[in-house]
Amino acid sequence: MTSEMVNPLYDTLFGRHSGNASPFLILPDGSEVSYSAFLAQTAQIAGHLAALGLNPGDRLAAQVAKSPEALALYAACVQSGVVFLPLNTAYTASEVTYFVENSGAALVVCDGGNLDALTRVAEKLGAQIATLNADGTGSLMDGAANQSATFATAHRSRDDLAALLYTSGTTGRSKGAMLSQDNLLSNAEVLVDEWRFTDADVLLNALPIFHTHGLFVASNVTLAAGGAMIFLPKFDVDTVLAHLPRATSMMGVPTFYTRLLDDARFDRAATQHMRLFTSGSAPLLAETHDTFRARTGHAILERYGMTETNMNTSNPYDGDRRAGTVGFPLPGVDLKICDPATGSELPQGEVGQIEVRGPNVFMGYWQMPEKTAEELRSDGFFITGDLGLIDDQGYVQIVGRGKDLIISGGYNIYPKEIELILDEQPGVLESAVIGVPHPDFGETVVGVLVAEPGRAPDEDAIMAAAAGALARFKHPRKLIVLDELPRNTMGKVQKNILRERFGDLFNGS
Ligand code: MLC
Ligand code: AMP
Repeated sequence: MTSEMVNPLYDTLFGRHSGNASPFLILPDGSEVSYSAFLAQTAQIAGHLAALGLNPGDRLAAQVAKSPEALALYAACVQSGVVFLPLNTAYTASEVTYFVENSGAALVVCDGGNLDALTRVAEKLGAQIATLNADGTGSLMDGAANQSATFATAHRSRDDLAALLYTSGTTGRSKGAMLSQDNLLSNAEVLVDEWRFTDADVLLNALPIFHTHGLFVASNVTLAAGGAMIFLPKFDVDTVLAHLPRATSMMGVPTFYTRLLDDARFDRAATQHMRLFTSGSAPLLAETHDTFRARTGHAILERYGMTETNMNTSNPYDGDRRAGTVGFPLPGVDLKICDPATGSELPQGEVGQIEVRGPNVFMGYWQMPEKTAEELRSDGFFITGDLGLIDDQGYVQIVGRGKDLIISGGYNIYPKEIELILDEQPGVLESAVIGVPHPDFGETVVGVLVAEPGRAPDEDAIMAAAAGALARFKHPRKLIVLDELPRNTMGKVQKNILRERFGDLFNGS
């Protein structure tokens, strides 16, 4: 009975594997980490966090490479009740500063290579700092080595905060989505059932573990099912193909699948033993779905989620997995299509704003009650910012976005954040950042600039300024200078006109 558990998320995902000597992680060199070894390391890290003075509810910000130790750090946070705040390894020190400051993190764990820059950040903000390198070494693990391989699991309830995941906003300021133990646990349990995961599964996980997809969908589902995970530090076609024969299942963003399809070795024989491929985080083109099916015989199962909500919908495991749709609301999830202006529910078949409610939906934004109130209705429905419809057979289709968002290779990029940087640059009067189709990343970033009268913006200097402030994946891949931006009668920039005009920039690249 989960209600009697000391710490429902820890007990269900981790604790129940105590003494289990079967493999949990399979590493790129073929070596394995058993569940029991993983749990011993988790307990040691939890012991070290406690020795550093971290208490349940404190935040720990981790900007570390994907490694078994990095995953054990997540588990240790759950075991000790510390709130886990994972950060994209591409973020610059100035981006990390905001997250540490906004969350009031008590400890920053970073790669040794970033220690100097982040020590300055941590000192300024009164946080402690520790290192965890890609090879699993660092001061965090040195400290953990002195600790016991058992740890008295902290008491937590299903309503307690488990993780803080930052998502950018249309105003350019990131917001910390507060995810409770129940948000994570309920979603993992539903997905195990829906996607038929068991302890016989071996999931190929080449996703980063600082986002919902690689951490909560892939890792939590594997843990909840008691299966094993081929744990690759990043996506690389050769490595994936080398490990695929041992896998039963794989989760990916569309870029993974288009890159695999670009390789002739990826065919029916290479995937014969697989039982499931899932896709999400960005739209999977119907064309990719169809090509994949023709090449391998597998219908990719597309699902739809968000940082704030975990997974909302999924195509059926048994039944028709329809290209261009994200399937049905998951059990326990209410989904409706609403008029963006009035919020009232629209009839079936009409396009409107997608709203969702359920145990998967987050608790609100960290210390931003006004932002929470704007997006999370008092009746529990979350306004996703995605536009969609429900077809006559109940399948949900996402047809666009009400929010100004670019999704590149599964990473979200909010144009406002880039526009704020571009607008500050010498010679730039104003800017508009748009997403245009890209054959590899789905969409990519283009910056449209208007020069100050009589001046020519220095594109190299602008790109250098962007590089200092923003993670590489957010950098414009092209800058264009126009005499003026198209505007409607209200004076609003018409980005749709820019997207149409520059939509072919990367065709054939
Ligand atoms: C890397 N680069 C990117 C990029 N990833 N640029 C734009 N978009 C991206 N997504 C940069 C690199 O720094 C590099 O810079 C250049 O682009 C090309 O690098 P690459 O070697 O081709 O990239 P690679 O390292 O292979 O990474 C591509 C990728 C990766 C697609 C494998 O981005 C990835 O793993 N994406 C998954 C994202 C994810 O997990 N999203 C889930 C969010 S959760 P340079 O300097 O060399 O040009 C969520 C909820 C839900 O959305 O529903 O799941
Ligand atoms: P994130 O904030 O990184 O969690 O990204 C969530 C957003 O990704 C959603 O609001 C959608 O716009 C998009 N998304 C996730 N899955 C899909 C999908 N299967 N198809 C289309 N868009 C998706």
